[in-house]
Formats: sequence, C-alpha cells, structure tokens
Amino acid sequence: MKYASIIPLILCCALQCAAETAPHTDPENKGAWVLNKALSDEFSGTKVDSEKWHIQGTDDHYENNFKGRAPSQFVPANVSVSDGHLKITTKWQPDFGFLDAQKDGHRYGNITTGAIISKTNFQHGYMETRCKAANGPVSSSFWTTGKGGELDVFEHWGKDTKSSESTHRYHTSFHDWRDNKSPTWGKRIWTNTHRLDFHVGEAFHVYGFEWDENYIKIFVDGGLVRTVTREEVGDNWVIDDPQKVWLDSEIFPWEVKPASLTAADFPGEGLDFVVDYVRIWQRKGSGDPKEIRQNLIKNSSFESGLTDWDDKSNPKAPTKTSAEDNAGCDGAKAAFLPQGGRALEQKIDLKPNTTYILSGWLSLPGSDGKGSWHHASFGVKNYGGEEVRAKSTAHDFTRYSLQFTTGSSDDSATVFFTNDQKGHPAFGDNFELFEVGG
Ligand SMILES: [Ca+2]
Ligand SMILES: [Ca+2]
Repeated sequence: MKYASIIPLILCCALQCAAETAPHTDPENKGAWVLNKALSDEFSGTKVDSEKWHIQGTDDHYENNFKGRAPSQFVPANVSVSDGHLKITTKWQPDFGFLDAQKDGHRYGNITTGAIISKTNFQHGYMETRCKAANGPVSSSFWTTGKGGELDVFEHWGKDTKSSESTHRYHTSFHDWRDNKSPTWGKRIWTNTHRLDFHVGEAFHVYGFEWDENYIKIFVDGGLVRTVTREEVGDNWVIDDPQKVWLDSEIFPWEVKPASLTAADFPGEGLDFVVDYVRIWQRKGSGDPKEIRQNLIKNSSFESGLTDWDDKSNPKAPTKTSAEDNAGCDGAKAAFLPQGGRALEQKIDLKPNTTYILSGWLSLPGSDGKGSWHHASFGVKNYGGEEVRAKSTAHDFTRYSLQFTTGSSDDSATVFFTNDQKGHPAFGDNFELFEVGG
C-alpha cells in the first residue's frame, strides 16, 4: 500500500477517535466524561454486535416480554448493520408467520419491525445518538428501562397523521413502573415537549440526554433544550436504578389507526430508522445543573406587570389583559389573558442565521386538561421563517418549548402569547429565549 492511501485512513481514524473522546455537547470534555465501551456502538461492522445487544425475538426470547406494539411485531431479520449504520426496518409483510397473540386490544399482523436492547446496564451518565427517524407512520425511539422506571429520551414519529406537529416533536418522558397497584403504573408521569424546527425523518441529528443523580439535561444538535432538577420532578423522578438501552420502532395507535395502514405506507423494502451511533459516557460524581445563559426576553416573568410587552387586545373589551398577583408559577405574577382574542407581544433583537429556543409555562384553568376545545399558545413570528407555536390544553402550569432559526438578514423576532379560545382565561409565565449554544 502506498503512503498516499494510508494517510487518509490515519486522518479518518484520528477524526473518528476525536469524535468518540468527547460528547457532542462538550467537545473539550470539560466534564471528564469516559466512554462506556460496553454500551457504546459505532455500528461499523456487518452485523449487530451480539456481545452488546440482544435483538428482540432472537431464539424466541423477548426482554421484558415485549414482542412489539401490535399490530407490529419485533422480528430479528428486521435489524441490520451496514454502511456504518444500524437499521431497524419496518415492513408490510402480511404473509409473515405472526404470533397468535394480542397486545392492548390489537392482534399482531401485517407489519414487522425490530428492537435491540443492551446486554449491560449503566447508572447515571450522558447518552447520545446520531440518527434519522423512519420517514413514515411508525415510531423511532431511544429509551431505557430499569427497576421501577422507564426513560424515553425520544419517541419520534415520521409521518403527519392526526397532528401536523408530530414529525417535529421531541418528546421526552418518564414512565412509572414502581408499584403495580399504583394508579400511575406504566403511565407517563413526567413529560417534556419540545418542537424542533426540522422533520425528524428527513435528516440525521444528534440527540443527547444527561442523566445525573440530581438533574437531567436534554439536548439536540449540541444545544441545550432544558435542564430539570430532581427537586422539580419530585415524586415523579423514577430513574434511580441502572438502566438498559433500547432502540426500536413501533406502531403507536394514538398517532395512527392501525386498521388504516396499508402496503403503501411501507414502500419498497420498508421504512428505516437509521442510527449512526450510540455513545454512553460516565464520570465520577455529580455535575452542576446551573446554567449561565442570558434570557433575551425582558420582564419575562411579569413581575414588573406588563412592562416591555405590547398589549394586542381590543381596547374596548370589557375585561383587561393584566399581570395577576398570586397567579404565577415563577414568582408572584403571571400574564393573564381573560378570554380569547387577547395577545401580548415583545419584539426582540436577535442575530441573523442563528438558532434559538423559546420556552414558556401555560395554564388554562377552564380546561379539563385533556380536550383540545380550549387552548392557548405562545410562539414566534417575523424572524425570517414561518410563524411557529407551542399550543397547550393543560389545566395546570405546563412548560413547552420550540426552536427556530433566524433568516440570513433577520435581526429581530416577535415573541407572542395568545389565548385562542373565547370565554376561557389563560395564564402564561416565565417565558425564556436563549441562543442555542450561547
Ligand atoms: Ca456509525
Ligand atoms: Ca412570574
């Protein structure tokens, strides 16, 4: 072999090794992270590493007795490694010999998919994957399970069905598996909902999750989406025990009616959830949840009344938009929009061609917390892209966030909070706008 052909190989290895020595969110490795090699995988071979992963259904063994979310069934042949990627393929295969069984009221049939679960577990650390969700009506998920609790880092959904927001949602949650007599057994008991400014099935992105004993941090493409302390989560904090790592695809009946699916939804050789790598890092001791970032919104918690906000309400309306005492989830005051058609706005100076995350807390005291019949939203417009919103139907104060990228010649944006329903009040509090990586 000539030197000329060796040099690119060495360079390639050096770049690859550098990428593996530090998390995407901490390129200088200030956190003194150490890669857990037993749980990390670049998927660079020609098959799934059976030392690291169990493929669900291998030798008829299903970890946690989970055979797939019916109608889709986990099948080992649907999991492969090639071109440096793990592929979990969901196929329309009506002739497959499905299990003669039901799950949650649906029979297995027509759709095969796959799952892998790590053979070892870990306790506390930083998890990262670079991946592209399956671009169709199926989930692409990165999650963990351990004694008492489940963490869903994300459950991406690759096709708009009931909600046009589904393909842009970065949904992180805890499920309670502590006590099978508890009313919250198996249910989501803590959730973070973030709206991405891209379709999860169209390109690769890097998703990160830091699991500290005292806090969690959620990341996308190196940017911090949210830090949440154990204290804030309270009794709903369920991830204390060692966790195993899962990657899988499922049919979510709350996103799509299983009976409505046809061969046309799974064209060609099927839909691939493509994973470039999974890396798990650990370190000694606990980290610091503190953030030193500047919130770009003025009077963001309404403790100075409506100062710095433009009231867009009809001046002749009998009830007034206000900052109410003893109403806030952060400090004493919250913005109060007594009925639909009211809005507050703030114009903010920003940098062009830069990504920002906007978050806020909304409460709709007239809502049952379930229906969509009463909603309020906050969002951003006039930044060089389409107006985007985070919409809430939550009774109690609930946090939402969204991200957006300013246009190449746009140096400001308008943040708004609006009540979209006649006759019902809405509260908003603690709006924050951060530059990603700033
Ligand atoms: Ca790879
Ligand atoms: Ca407040």
